[in-house]
Amino acid sequence: MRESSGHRTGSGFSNPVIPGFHPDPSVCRVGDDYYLACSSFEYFPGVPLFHSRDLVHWTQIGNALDRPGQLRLPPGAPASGGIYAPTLRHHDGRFWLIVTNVSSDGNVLFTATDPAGPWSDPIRLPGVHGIDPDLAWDDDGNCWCTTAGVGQVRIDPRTGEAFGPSRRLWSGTPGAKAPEAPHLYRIGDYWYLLIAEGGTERCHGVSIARGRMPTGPFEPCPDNPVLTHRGTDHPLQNTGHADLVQAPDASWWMVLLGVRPRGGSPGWHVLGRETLLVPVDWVDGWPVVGELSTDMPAPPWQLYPPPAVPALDDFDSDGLAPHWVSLRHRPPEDCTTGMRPGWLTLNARGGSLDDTDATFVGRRQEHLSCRVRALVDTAQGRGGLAVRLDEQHHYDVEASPGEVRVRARVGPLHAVVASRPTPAGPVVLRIEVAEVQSVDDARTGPDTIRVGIEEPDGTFVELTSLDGRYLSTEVAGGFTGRVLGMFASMGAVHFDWFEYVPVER
Ligand code: 6LW
Repeated sequence: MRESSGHRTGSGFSNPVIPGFHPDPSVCRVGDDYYLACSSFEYFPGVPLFHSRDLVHWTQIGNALDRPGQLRLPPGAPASGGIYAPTLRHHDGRFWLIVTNVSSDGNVLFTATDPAGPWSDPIRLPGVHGIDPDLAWDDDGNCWCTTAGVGQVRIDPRTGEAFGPSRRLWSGTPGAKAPEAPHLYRIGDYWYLLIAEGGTERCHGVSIARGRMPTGPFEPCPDNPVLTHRGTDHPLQNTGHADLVQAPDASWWMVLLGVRPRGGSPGWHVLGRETLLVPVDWVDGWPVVGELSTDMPAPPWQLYPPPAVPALDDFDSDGLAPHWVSLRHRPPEDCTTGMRPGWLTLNARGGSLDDTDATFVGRRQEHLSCRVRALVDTAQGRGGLAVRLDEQHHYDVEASPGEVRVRARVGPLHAVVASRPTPAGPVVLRIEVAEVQSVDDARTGPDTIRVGIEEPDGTFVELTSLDGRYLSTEVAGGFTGRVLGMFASMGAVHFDWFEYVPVER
């Protein structure tokens, strides 16, 4: 089991608390335990689920959608399609998770008694339209499903039936685009409707309205947006898409997404949208969001000790840890630790990572500087390591018997940028990502990606160094972030181990 690197800094903690592409966080508390879910788009398994006792240190306990019947992603489902924006709630002794699958089933709901799984088969909601569905129950047991826009319909969450058409609740601040990510809460005497607006780019923000009934009418907060970093030089940007939770000591906290742009102008973010944490006070019945920084003061409770992030996966156990993701599906015959004990075997489906059906197993890049290595045996095929943003944006180091090649795919451009003969037998491939240290001119990119192999004595032989901006969201578009992983482009490719190490700079 892997733990996030939201860690102590002096007397406090650092943001992001869940680094790497973990957007659209939704959180709930049961007793002393917090649970959090994120969007997962075209990756399988979907909807990573985390547990924490302090809101700062999060351990991934599973993925809610880990069976093909729960997550239908057709082979052609586009990157940044698939699973959008969960809401995770605990009600009536069960966990409830509602998401939108924009590539097949629309809005779907799942339940579980243990958030680590198993989660139920999907309950479809054909009468609920719009992304970012939320669930809230009133005292009469009515379940209100509120979606981007912002609209609302009463549903039966056990059957998926919607009672009537959706009603418009609020359109957010006049002139602000994309009112979305609604979450509805009963807090004290009011029902609060929290939304994101301004779009999930640099203008993102969080606004709120309140009313006496879950169905409105809603009065906007006079201080909206209650959180935004638009137009600032804050190191955390695009902040929005929030959810609220109360701690056992009665303090309030907000989880939200944000990005860490690097380099010159316009700034490029490469890790996707990450999960952040910030305290919230209440003044005159409205939330006042605390100062959000990369280095936060400690919450009033005992923080967990810094977690150890396991660096190396040696594929000695059956199955894969929950942080490993594949593209759209993961047929067991194409990805197995059972074929060669102690090795992960990938069997090629598509020809390359340009194909939506590529055989790929990766993990999110969580640190601005990091190193990945893997020992690869390509005696029966061709494959290697990749830095992936989507099918049109990836850098690969691909081994085949006697040769290693580095390929770059950037939009319509494909190139073999380096190659080198290698001795027969397994080879260690290595990729080093280094955050830019100084912005020499306005065009300086966010990071460099050095790609190569290792000599038997461990010496790194760099084959090429590539500008990381081409694997950023500002270039590629979409809603995800980099994933670092292993692929097979022909035949069977065996991986003895894969190591991911953050690098301090
Ligand atoms: C999500 C929307 C958003 O559905 O981005 O940041 C979309 N907000 O609420 C995809 O994550």
